[in-house]
Amino acid sequence: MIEAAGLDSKDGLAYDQAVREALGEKAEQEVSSCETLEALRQLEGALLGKRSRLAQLHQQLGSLDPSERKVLGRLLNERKARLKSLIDTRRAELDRADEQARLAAERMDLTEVIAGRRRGTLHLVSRTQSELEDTFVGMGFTVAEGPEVETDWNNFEALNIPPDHPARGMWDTFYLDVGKPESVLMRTHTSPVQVRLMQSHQPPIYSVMPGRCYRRDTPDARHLSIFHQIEGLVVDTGISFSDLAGTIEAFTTTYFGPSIHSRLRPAYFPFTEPSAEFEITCTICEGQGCRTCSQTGWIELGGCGMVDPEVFASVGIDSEIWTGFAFGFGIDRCAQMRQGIADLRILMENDIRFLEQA
Ligand code: 2NM
Repeated sequence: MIEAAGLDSKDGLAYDQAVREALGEKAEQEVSSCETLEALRQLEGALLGKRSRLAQLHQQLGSLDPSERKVLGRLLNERKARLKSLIDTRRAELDRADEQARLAAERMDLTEVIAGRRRGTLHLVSRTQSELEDTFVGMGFTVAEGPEVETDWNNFEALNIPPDHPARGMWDTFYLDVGKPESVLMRTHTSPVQVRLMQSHQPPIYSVMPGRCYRRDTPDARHLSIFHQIEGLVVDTGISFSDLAGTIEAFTTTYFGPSIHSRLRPAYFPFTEPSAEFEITCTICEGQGCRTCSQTGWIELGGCGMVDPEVFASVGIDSEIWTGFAFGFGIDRCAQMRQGIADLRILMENDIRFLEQA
């Protein structure tokens, strides 16, 4: 091209050669052999940047004879454009390779069954629920389940909590837009299963009711708006408060281990009288006192009490013949205590790093 333009000056030829050396085939090879985006970025700077070979050559154009300047300027621009497009192509290739490496690294195997082997594990909450059920079944209880969508009557009224009862505030409730206003709801506890059971079965009753419950609360480290509860119900002749205390203690040592014990403190529930909260030895410090138990050595787990005669009346059980106790506590809270989980919300976030630890 230079010849065609009739150039013969020494300066022009030397410049032409310098351009081909600096930005010619060798440079093109350097570009295509770049193996990383960072190497390519550095090479681009060295070839075309502010203090690059190109910039130098650009400056030198000014000292060339005007007749050569035009042709050599065009050569320089051509080389620049060609290198630029090669660099862009190479960058796209390296980008794609990077992306593919990233995808390969993040790949999750979602196949459930490979060559007959079951993959995946039960969620910690499901496992905890099974272990709690096993513990109670071992103590002679049966397991009962019921619907999560309930009537106001099963969830509240039958449990001695009429609509205007001051204790309604203990449960912030999700109501469904079905039928009469506030007549259908997401159960706030599993007690409606006990109501159903008492209506459909004559005592004696020795049952536990595990399942998902809903409360319109703001979640925090110790509360979830969707949580899991297990409640127990015993109805028989001659059942006393010491049967309740003994059952709670037997459960505590069986489930948490022989060094963990229980104690009861007075409380109020509309459906039991007397009522109590039950606490267990802090599983973190084994009763020595720590931050988790506020130095008391005890952690509150749930509530319990003797079934109020009003509850028996609403489900048609004769409280002159039958007495009973009930208790309830959080399954999620149990898992939290046994596994030393700082924040309950991790249970519901489905973070694969948490799920894989099961
Ligand atoms: C709790 C605490 C105390 C309870 C009582 C009844 C029923 F149906 F028998 F009246 N069901 N559940 C009860 C009592 C539940 O959970 C914290």
